[in-house]
Amino acid sequence: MKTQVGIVGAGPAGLFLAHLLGRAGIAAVILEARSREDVEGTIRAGVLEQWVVDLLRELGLAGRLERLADFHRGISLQWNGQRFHLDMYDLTGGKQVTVYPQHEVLRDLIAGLLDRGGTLLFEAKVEALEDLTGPTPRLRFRHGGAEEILECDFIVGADGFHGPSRQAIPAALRRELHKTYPFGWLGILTEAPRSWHELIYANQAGGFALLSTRTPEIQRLYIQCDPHDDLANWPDERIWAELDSRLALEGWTLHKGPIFQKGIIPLRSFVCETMHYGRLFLAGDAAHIVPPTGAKGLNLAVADVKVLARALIAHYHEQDDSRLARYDATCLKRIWKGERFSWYMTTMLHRNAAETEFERRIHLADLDYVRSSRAAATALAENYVGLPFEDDA
Ligand code: RFL
Ligand code: PHB
Repeated sequence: MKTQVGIVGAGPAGLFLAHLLGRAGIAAVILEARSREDVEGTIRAGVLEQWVVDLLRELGLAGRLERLADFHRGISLQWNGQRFHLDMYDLTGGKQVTVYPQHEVLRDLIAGLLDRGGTLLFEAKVEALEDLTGPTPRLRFRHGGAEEILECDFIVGADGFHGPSRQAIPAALRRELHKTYPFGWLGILTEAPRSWHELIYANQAGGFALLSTRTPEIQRLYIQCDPHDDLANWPDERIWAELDSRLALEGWTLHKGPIFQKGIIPLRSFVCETMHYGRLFLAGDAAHIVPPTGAKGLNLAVADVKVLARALIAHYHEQDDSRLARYDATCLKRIWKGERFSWYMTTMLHRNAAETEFERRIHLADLDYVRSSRAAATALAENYVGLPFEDDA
């Protein structure tokens, strides 16, 4: 098999890239290790930045989103017994918070790609990336019991944090930075009506809690927990008791229902600044991870491939490789701002036993600054709904 751009992974990064290239007449093949059902059924992110929604519209893929997504003016922040509405629509000149689950975005992107005749192989696991510094790099993959080879002009590693692409860059050349947090999130899905008109990020005595939504009938909630904790220690009654106490507000009730999905994820920050090696380019979680508190992971993944698609179009249509040469530097400017914002939201909103009382007071002052200053509120809002792109992207 041969193609122009071989993409490893059908997550948000790989799928958006295939669409952006396809619309410019550039051929791409996506190899995805998992089955279509698995990809379309995995519960992950919930919030889209405004420009990602606009991009889905531009690609003609927003039909289901218009019907199923929830559009909010802002978010609520809760601490010290008060709930504060941050009106992002007002603060950012009309940008909204769109709650539309990642697996629904993936369903739309996959259906759209297959409709257009795009090539996307499921259950096609890439086992080796070869000859990355030569003129024709290759992907060696296993599909339907046979070993196959895809020859490409370029390879894009959009295979998430655990995929093989980043490891294909020699360790000595990789510049990696990371931070782990001493807490995780326990996430649940529950069959219950909505309790509030927007997301609530709460920092209360017992720790962080987040109230989000999926549909009018299904709600998504998270609580801070020990990242190494066992789900067996979290029977439903304990989860509801913690959520009740962390989200409590006088005169307001949290609606409850059967919990049908539970999971614990660790929180970490990670950046591999070496996003390009020979003809391999990394995009999305393969190159960077953020803790989910800023709702940035999916959005940063799409931002990378927006830059990469523009650079590949310049290569094929304008004989200009300067954008490809600048790929890492262009992306890292936005990535580090996403890392900063996610770290800021995470440290401000979680309880960390390793911190001093002094640091706790700083976080409370930060929250009160956002409440009392339009400048501080605007800074939070413009990051949350999506920073503007610089000319280069
Ligand atoms: P993905 O989505 O991990 O996709 C990578 C794909 O590559 C495949 N793969 C391979 N394919 C072929 N051969 C191999 N050898 C392969 N190895 C791996 C995998 O099967 C997979 O399908 O990476 P991508 O595209 O970079 O997208 C990143 C996002 O998925 C991620 O950043 C977000 O989910 C993070 N995130 C959130 N992001 C947001 O923007 N807003 C949010 O509200 C938000 N909330 C969240 C989140 C992530 C969460 N979890 C579970 C980590 C909430 C949670 C709880
Ligand atoms: C979600 O709905 O899954 C969600 C929302 C906001 C976040 C993280 C996750 O910051």
